[in-house]
Amino acid sequence: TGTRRADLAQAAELEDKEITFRCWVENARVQSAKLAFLNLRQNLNTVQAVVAASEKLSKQMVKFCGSISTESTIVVTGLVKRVKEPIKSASIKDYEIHIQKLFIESKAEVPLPLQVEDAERPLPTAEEEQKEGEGDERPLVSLNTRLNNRTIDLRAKINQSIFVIKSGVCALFQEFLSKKGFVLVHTPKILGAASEGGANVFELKYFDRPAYLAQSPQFYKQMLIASRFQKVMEIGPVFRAENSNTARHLTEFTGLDLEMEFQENYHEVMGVLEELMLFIFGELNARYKKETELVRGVYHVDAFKLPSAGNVPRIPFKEGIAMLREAGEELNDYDDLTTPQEKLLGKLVLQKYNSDFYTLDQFPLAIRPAYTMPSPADPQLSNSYDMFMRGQEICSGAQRIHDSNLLASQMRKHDPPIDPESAGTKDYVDCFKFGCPPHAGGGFGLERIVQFWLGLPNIRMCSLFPRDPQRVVP
Ligand code: ATP
Ligand code: AMO
Repeated sequence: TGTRRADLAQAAELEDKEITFRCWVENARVQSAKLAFLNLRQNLNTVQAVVAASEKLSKQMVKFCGSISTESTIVVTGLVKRVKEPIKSASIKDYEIHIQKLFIESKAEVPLPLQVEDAERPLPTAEEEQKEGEGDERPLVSLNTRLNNRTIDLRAKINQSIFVIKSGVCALFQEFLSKKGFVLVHTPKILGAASEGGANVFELKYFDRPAYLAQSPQFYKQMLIASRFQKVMEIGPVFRAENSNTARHLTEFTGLDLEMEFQENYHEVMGVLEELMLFIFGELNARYKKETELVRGVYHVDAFKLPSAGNVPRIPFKEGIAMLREAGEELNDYDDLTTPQEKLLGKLVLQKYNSDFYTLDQFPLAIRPAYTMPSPADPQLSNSYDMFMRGQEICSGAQRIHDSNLLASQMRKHDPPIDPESAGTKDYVDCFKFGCPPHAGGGFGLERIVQFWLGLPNIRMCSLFPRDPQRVVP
């Protein structure tokens, strides 16, 4: 009879028992006419298995088992035996399986287009990729090859860990905000107008008219505040037709959005965003330590420097500019920062405040979306903010204009101008005519949070099947 669907993690309790389980073949080798060894994987565990010819087991069976191709899935029945010497090549070191029966469920073709053990290794740098094939060392496999064979690539422990962490960030986002009274909402992704105003929008044919894929839930999360939902959050897809071939842009990513009514000042909302992120980071350290260390280890990434509760550096944009000027950058007070300048500022903030996480507040109005509330103190500035991890943007947010006349006039003045009367935009602008409290919010890029938490070189590693200007398959 024996135990079916046995869990190898419980090997110690199964000693001398007959067990049956499904697993993946990591490798199989024929040692002699009478003996073959297999390395088998079940979840994150690996175990060694032995097939020895006997009265009950033919030499043919030994040869058959020792020749099974890597990555095939099989069902094995065997005895769990304690070994004298620990087994180096398996994660289960003190036990091995003496195979009695073996059935191939799914045979993997040979050769594999990608070896899982290669997917465990770091990506090559651009320089290393150029030199691929030179020298004696086994070359690192390019991101393209890995993404082209993503179902095999994702089997690597490093990738399993990345997506366990990504799932954790979503769960923690919801856990924290639910406790604060946020309602999880689902807003439409097929829209009648571009939600961020810009040109980076995918147009689609919606029966006989044009429609657009949502660039953010912006209009709808604000319309829900006008609908008397005081606090809303959303986790959903975001589409951007940006031809940005960088290590941190995707054409489809996952937005973590929130919007809330505030009492006195938009800094209340910034406080929620900062507390939220400190909760997520703290719990990632507590609940996903093993996965985090495994991934960072492959890339030799430093631990993420966290500020203490209530001490997230909150730097006025002007002060950020001053810090950059002091470091030799030529910048005007109301200029947007380039990516290298953002990274440099990240280093300066780390030196000064010992934190890899910080907020820039009071951005110039001209470089923000039309719905952003101008600053009462300086009309060239705005009540808006970005958050950064390791010197790269992970979140944008702002107090919003909740007066429809002001919103319409800001839209007309915006570069490029937006017509507040146009289809899709008019409903949004008009919703503020019938009462809406002051509110603010923000949007995070989920893949960026994961990328910079782990210190990974490319955002594509944090998307299961990434979409970019060059890639829409697999
Ligand atoms: P946000 O949309 O809030 O600004 P973001 O981080 O996506 O967030 P972008 O405006 O898309 O910011 O780009 C920010 C910076 O990224 C730009 O100032 C530019 O320096 C850099 N960047 C964007 N696209 C490219 C590209 N194709 N090549 C090199 N750099 C780019
Ligand atoms: P923004 O356009 O800055 O703001 O987007 C919010 C956050 O989304 C992430 N992000 C991206 N991630 C991957 N690939 C991209 N192409 C990409 N573009 C942006 C970034 C960014 O900080 N409506 C506002 C948010 C708000 O004000 O609430 C918005 O969409 O991490």
